[in-house]
Amino acid sequence: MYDWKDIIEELNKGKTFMLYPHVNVDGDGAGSCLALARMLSEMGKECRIYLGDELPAYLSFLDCPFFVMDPLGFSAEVAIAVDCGEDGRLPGRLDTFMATPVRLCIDHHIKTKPFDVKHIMNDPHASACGMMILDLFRAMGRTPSKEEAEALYVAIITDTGCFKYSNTTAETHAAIAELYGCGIDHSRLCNMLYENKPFPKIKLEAEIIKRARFFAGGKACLSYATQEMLDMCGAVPGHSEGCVDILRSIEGVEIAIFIKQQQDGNYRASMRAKDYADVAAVALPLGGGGHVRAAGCSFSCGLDEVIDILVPAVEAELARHTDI
Ligand SMILES: [Mn+2]
Repeated sequence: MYDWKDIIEELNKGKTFMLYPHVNVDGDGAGSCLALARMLSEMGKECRIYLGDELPAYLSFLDCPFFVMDPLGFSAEVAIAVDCGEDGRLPGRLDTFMATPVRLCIDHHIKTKPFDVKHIMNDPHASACGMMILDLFRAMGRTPSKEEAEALYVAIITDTGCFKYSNTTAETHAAIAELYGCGIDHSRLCNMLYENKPFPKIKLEAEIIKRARFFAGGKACLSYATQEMLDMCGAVPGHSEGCVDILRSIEGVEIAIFIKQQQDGNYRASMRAKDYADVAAVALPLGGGGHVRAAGCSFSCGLDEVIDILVPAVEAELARHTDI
């Protein structure tokens, strides 16, 4: 149980709230925000979730009026960065965030940069930000409704890779058991999340797999998706979500790297480690961030250059573990 005193005081005091998940919103960001938004609205508060980009297709079943891409004149007294602990992950929304009188942060990423907020709750050991939000419900003496519990389930199952990642703990499973007690339909949620792929996504995955290249003796695998590949498959940017996990699932691969061209033409790399490597150690010196087994960084150069930067950095990280 965290010490939520300061944050709870602000939740009770405020009347209007804007929640900010990180850019490229994922299941944890969207689910954590949604559960918190529903709780705040039950408390009689006005709340919006300000997205930096559209909900990806695999999360569109969560869509509801809380999610906005434009605040349309809604100005909040309290801004809460959720599953987001730094300025750089709020592009396009940072001015609105900083202009809010009371700023709070609830996050589980490794903290490396200062973040100008009044109160921060950060636990890099939490397997998902959804775990922290569930703890907030407990601290406030509230049992999540079925809808809130389902949002938290989505948050936790996606950030733990269906409980496969090393961030999964007994506490994670205990939390899920608690959510079952709130009446969630886990089988429906898993079908929505994992058995519901648009065919252009599968085609894009095939193109990405075709382009996979290996280095560090097969311990590292790298691939990419360009705008041209998306067009070829009839895919949208969200369709490459999860591709880095496919690369990591390959036999012998310890670090998977997936480089994705952004709408502005620049590239963003997602990295995943399987067992022992530290991809945050690769991402942080390159101006990125994340967790030990899942991290990312952005580049403003061409694809070949991105690869030239990442390959030696990943090789160096793997070379630290030659005893394994
Ligand atoms: Mn998260």
